[in-house]
Amino acid sequence: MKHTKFPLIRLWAVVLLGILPVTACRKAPEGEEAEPSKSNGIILGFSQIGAESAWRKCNSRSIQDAAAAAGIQLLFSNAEQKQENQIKAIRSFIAYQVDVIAFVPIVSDGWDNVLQEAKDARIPVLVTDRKINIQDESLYAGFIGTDSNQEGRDAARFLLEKFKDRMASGNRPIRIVELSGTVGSSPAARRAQGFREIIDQYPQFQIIYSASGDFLRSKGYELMQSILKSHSDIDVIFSHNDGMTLGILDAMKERNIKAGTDIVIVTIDAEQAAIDALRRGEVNCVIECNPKTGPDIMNLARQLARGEPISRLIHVEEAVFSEGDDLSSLEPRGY
Ligand code: GZL
Ligand code: ZN
Repeated sequence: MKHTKFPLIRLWAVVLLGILPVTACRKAPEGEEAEPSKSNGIILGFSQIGAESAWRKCNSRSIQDAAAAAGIQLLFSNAEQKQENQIKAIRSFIAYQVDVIAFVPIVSDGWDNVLQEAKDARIPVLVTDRKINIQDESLYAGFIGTDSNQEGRDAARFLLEKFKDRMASGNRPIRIVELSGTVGSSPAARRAQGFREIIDQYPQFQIIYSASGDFLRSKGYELMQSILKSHSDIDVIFSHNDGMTLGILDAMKERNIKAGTDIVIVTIDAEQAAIDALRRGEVNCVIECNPKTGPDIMNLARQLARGEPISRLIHVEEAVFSEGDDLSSLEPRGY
C-alpha cells in the first residue's frame, strides 16, 4: 500500500474537504507495523452523489456496511447532488493517496480531467451505478451497476402485454406521460432510450409529455399536479424511479384519480413503498434496480488495490414485478 511521506497531506485532505473516514482501521505511523486487517489496510475513496431517494440511501448503506465487513478503510463523501463537489472529493482522494477511487457519476459528462489526474497519480478508478461518457476509456478500470437500458425496455415490454387487447381491437392511441430522472444522468438517458427502442415500433403508443422530476418525490408531485390540470387523456405514466412515483400517487389521490386503474403506472427501483403500492393495485409494474452493490464493489476494490485487472462492465441481476405476480414470498426490500 502507498504510505505517504507527508501524513499532513492526508490530514489536510480529510479535514478541509470533510471526507469522513468511515471505518476504524487506520494506517500505522511510519515504521510501525500496520495492524493486520483482512484487507491489509486498503483505503478506498468513495464519492456518493447524495441522498435523493430511498434507493440512494440503501446504496450508501450497502457500501458503508460492506467496507466495514471487508476491513477496508472507507473515505466516504456525499456530494449533495453537485458534480463540482464530486470532483473536489476525487481530488482530495488523490491528495490523500488512497489505493482505489470509486464514484457514482451524478451526470455522464465532465469527468475527463479529474480522471486523468487520478491516472497520473496511478490510482485506479471504479465507476459505479451510473455510467460516464469519456474520451479515453482507459481512465477508469471498469463499471459495476444496473442496466438502465434494460430497465427501460422492461417497462415498454410490460405495456405491450398490458395493452395487447386494445392494440388488437383498434388503433385508439395509448397516451404516455414520462417522468424522467436527473437531466444528464445515464439512468435517465438510458431508461428513456431503452423504453423508446421498443415503444417506437408501435405507433399506437404516443408519448404525449415528458419532463424531468430529478428522481425526487417532491418534483414528481409538482409535475403531476400540473400535468393533470392540462391532460385528462392519459393512459400510462412511465416514471423513472419510485421516489417520483410516490409523488405522482399523492397528486392523483388529491384529484380522486384511481392510480393503477384509471391510469396505468410503471415505475423503476422496487423500493418497499412501490412493492406495497403494487400489492394495493395502485401501480401495475415495478422494475427492480438493485442498490445493494456494496460487497461487489469491495471485492473489485480489493482486486484493483492488488493491481489486478477487473471486467470492464458488470451488470447486476434485476427482476420485474408485475400485477398478478405472487409476491407473498418476496423478502422485505430493505429500502
Ligand atoms: C439508478 C440510480 C437512480 C435510482 C434513483 O441506477 O442512479 O438514482 O433509480 C436514484 O432512485 O436516485
Ligand atoms: Zn393530453
